[in-house]
Amino acid sequence: MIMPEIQIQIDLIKEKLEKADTVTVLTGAGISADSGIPTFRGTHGLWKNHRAEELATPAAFSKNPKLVWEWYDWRRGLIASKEPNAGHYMIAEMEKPFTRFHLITQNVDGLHEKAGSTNPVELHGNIWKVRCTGCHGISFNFDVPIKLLPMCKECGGLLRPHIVWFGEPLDKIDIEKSYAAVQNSNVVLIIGTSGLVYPAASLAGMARENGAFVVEINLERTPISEEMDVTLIGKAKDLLPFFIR
Ligand code: BV8
Ligand code: ZN
Repeated sequence: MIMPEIQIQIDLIKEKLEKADTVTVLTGAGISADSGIPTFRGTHGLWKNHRAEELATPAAFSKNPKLVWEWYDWRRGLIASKEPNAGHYMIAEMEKPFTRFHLITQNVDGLHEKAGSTNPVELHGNIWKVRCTGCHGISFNFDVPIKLLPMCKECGGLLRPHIVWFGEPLDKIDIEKSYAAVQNSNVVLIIGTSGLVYPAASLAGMARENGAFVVEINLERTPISEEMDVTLIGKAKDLLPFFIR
């Protein structure tokens, strides 16, 4: 049973999507929560008793690469056992009806592609990719568990997760693609993110400044809620089916 005020919001969003030819979706850990993957800052927001901010840093890796790799190996093992949920599949479906559709994700779990999304911008990297600290070569590695410490076959250098850590710059091309997407969209959906991590959190305001109708889908209001046209409270997997033609 949908509350009347939620139904009004859903109808308004559907109306905007009907008229849209360019749509951008930005996702955070909340879209994977319904797949059983812990979020970063929610009540269960711990990763094996560690907070992302303390281990997802270059300093932590240079100080103790084994600890950081053990933590990522644990996360890779957890993610490998999970499947995309209805929210991921709905977003993959959304690619069809619009002239232009962009998916930008802060998630590193690879579940959007597993659900059929064709070209997500993975702003914070991908937990299934490794990068050599010597020759900077990037490759996929799906070993679970991964043999620690992993070394580059080309140059013997130490491999690291190809993930953007705190204090590291995001990939320039990914940032440019994301800015262009939100600056040229009629509708932007911000799904399952606490809106705390920059520069990803600045995309909502940028979209609004450029005339997009901006919708947040979350279990609760967030620090970027006041930048939204509509904040729809609920689970992504329950709400997204309303917007699929
Ligand atoms: C950089 C990889 C500069 C690690 C991650 C201003 C400008 C620029 C930088 C900064 C700035 N202010 C502060 C900074 C520094 C920092 C930052 O933002 N810090 C924060 C904590 C204040 N930013 C950086 O360091 C970035 N780098 O800017 O570099 C620079 C430039 C040049 C040269 C040198 C440096 C790098 C940021 C990337 C960090 N890496 N991840 C890993 O995963 O191992 S960030 C990490 O947080 C994850 O990637 C995650 O995706 C991201 C955001 O978290 P969320 O996805 O939002 O997850 P969260 O748990 O917080 O929230 C989940 C939400 O879902 C909740 O709201 C919940 O209610 C909701 N939810 C739950 N279930 C559901 C749901 N919603 C719907 N349905 C459900 N079922
Ligand atoms: Zn190498």
